[in-house]
Amino acid sequence: ARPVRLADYQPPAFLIDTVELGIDLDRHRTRVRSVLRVRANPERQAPAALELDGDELKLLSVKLDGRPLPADAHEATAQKLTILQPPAESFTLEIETELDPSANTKLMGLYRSGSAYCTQCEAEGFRRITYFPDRPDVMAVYTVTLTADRDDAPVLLANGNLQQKGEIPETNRHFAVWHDPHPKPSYLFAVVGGNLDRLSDSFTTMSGRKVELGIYVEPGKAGRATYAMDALKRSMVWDEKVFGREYDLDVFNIVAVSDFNMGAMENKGLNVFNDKYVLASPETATDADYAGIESVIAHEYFHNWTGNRITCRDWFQLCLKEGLTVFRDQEFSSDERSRPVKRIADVRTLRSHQFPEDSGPLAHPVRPDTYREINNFYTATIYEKGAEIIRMLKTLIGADLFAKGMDLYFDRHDGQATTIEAFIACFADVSKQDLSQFMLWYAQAGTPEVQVQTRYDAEAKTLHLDVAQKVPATPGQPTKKPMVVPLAFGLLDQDGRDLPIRLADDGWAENGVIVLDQEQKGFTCTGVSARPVLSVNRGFSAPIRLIADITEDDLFFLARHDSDFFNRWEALQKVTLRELVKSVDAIRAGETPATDPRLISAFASSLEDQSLEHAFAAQLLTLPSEVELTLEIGRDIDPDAVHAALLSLRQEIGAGIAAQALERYRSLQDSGPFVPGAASAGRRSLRAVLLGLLTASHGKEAAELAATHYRSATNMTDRISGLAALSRIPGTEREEVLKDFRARYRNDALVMDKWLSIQAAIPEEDALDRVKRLMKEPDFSLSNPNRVRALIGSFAGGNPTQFHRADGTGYQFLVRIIDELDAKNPQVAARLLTAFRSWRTLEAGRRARAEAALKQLAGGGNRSSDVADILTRTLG
Ligand code: DPP
Ligand code: ZN
Repeated sequence: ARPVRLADYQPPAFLIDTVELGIDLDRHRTRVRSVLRVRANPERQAPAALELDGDELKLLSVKLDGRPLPADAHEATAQKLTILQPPAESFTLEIETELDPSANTKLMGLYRSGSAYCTQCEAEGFRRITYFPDRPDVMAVYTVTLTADRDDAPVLLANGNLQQKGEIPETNRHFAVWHDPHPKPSYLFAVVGGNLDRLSDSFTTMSGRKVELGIYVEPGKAGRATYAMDALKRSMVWDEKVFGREYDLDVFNIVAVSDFNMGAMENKGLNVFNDKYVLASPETATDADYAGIESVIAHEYFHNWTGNRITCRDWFQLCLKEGLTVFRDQEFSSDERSRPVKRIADVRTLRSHQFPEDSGPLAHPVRPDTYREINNFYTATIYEKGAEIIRMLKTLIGADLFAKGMDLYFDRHDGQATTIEAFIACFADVSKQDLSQFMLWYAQAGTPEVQVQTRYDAEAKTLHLDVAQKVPATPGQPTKKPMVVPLAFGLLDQDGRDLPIRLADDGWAENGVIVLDQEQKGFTCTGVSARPVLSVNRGFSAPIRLIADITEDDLFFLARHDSDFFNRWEALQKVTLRELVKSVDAIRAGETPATDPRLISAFASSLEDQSLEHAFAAQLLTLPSEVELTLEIGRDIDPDAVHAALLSLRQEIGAGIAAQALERYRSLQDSGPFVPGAASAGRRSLRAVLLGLLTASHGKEAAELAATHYRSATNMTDRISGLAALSRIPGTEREEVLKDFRARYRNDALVMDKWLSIQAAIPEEDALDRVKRLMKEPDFSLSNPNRVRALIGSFAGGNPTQFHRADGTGYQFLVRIIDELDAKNPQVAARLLTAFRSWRTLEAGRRARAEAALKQLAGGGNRSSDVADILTRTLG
């Protein structure tokens, strides 16, 4: 496919005011009749022809103003319908297509999931249903008439409000008419049909509109949707309270399906979800699942304003809705749970997913300026780094002006398909700041490296900060300009208290933020009577790699005393990473790593400090991930040494704090019924982290402790913590417990995904054989994205020593799977392929094997545009 370029954007030549769809659902022969009210766009000189997008479509008929179009007046292929000489005035186009939803394995457009019909149209799935100008700046009012066999699909849903429903006399069919009064782009279109149970509730908005809420699930599972419903109502309240945003239809429906490429989809008034983000019960879902449900339900609901009411002009602006909506769901979860713990979790996610992307061949700007396959841009960069940009904006202009800017955005652009420039202009207008340099965060890829050096002058009582930045080169962007980097900071006195900050030039820095907007800049704090300890990039105020000349002593001090809880955690992570890097070198040199005893004491005191929130203590006691350590080392990576260094440190800490950890572990035991709230989830997470440390030795006692944890569990969270700990300890105990788990849960696919993914991540020699064996389990299927991600995804992304086996068999395995999957579901195949994104940082032997595997995939057969795009860029 030819690349699409932002610079080539043109407004649509034709506009569609209304769309009337008649969809006759049938498992193999679904008929779609589309009546479009079309007119030339007054903003553009109408070109001669009207071109409508299609994808694998079969055209039955086309009429213009009621009359069949003669053959010489149009051209039709599966990919495009061209009306050669459309009338100058507005006209009606009527198009009939026929689809086979059962044959749709790409899960884009109209497809079958289980016994239901459902749709996924973002980004370009609507063109798989009917010919249409399938681009987000064409917004229309939709009316949809669905018909189906009563038995096959007793429930019929579409966007908007239900207008009418009834039986079709003398047939076994019935119908429903849905009307969505809000003009919307085609990617927000959705229909669902099937035999589904409904969980009902209602919500009254702040202006008194009563909204009927429904969550539709597979028959018998409505009881598992209660938490999702609760999260939905809390989201609705929160958006009114925090952003002043109210819901705008009479109904809000969510449907959970088991075959879904993504997490969920924000279709107007009819969200369609991967059932993983809806269904939960104490017996089947972990605390992490509950938190995931809460945030995804919120995310999709928040899209109603940031995405639907105001949408993207084109797909280059994807971060306009995604970065902003991720920011909103992060804030929601912070308010509902613990702010510092949420921040730490989000930064961990950013570092394990976005940072590696940003430092490898797939790096791209938050707003790309070119793409070949838009499906490949639903990335951590656009979502998570996009959210970080919004957070920095708020830090830079302050919370009040940020709120004003959001209000202005909602007022000014409601009902529009707009751009990042238009969004940022709202904040420039309310703050009267020039944000043009800030826009570089959208344009320049790569994680900025910020160096901070301090000089304390006892005589002058000043602390001088020398701050410098460098943005690394990324594909297509060899040189970079300096960015605007807001750095929240503080100075601690010897007792760990925050000193008042007075900057030589700027007077009081009340909010404690300095802004680096040049390559280098100096800041002088005055009135500092004794050498302070610097805490910088507090709360992770900028998504950067910070290189500060902070001594280990100071880091240990910060870990105990920083008033900024994020930086307390960060300080300990930082020392830990420094130690780990040394261990990796030692291991590669054939030596035994020697850990600084102060590190073990620091972990011990984190555990001792009873004043800390449990969930926060759990974060303190969690070591950096293999991905984070890999990133820290940067090049010539030996995944075995990385793994060994982490394991050895975990064992040392486990042994060093064993007695007190065991005592604490016992004291944290749950009593009473399971509640999914933050406080009790925090207690369980601390207990699980302690279990991990206590069992790191992998000895016989460890196996017993983990197995007991598993067997005595009364909820899925504890069950999984026990299983995860035991999975790292080879032996019969492990195999028995794995069998037990399978016997208990084999009828529950979502639970079995956990079983698959834990096994796929076992870092042992026979991991690949185990994965191959598990692929033969009756419930495993390459057609179901959740199964593929649980097994293959966890192997490729969560088992570094075995995926990156020195003999290359891990790579060979993955490319074989991708080759097979690409023909069925290119989106999922392309996503799996991103497991190679850091291949160039590997040591030479593995690098050569990875490259050979990638080239082999590139050379074989017909590649989808999704896989071809990732391949080209990964090898590029
Ligand atoms: N737009 C969806 C979401 O991020 C993804 N398809 O919510
Ligand atoms: Zn989203």
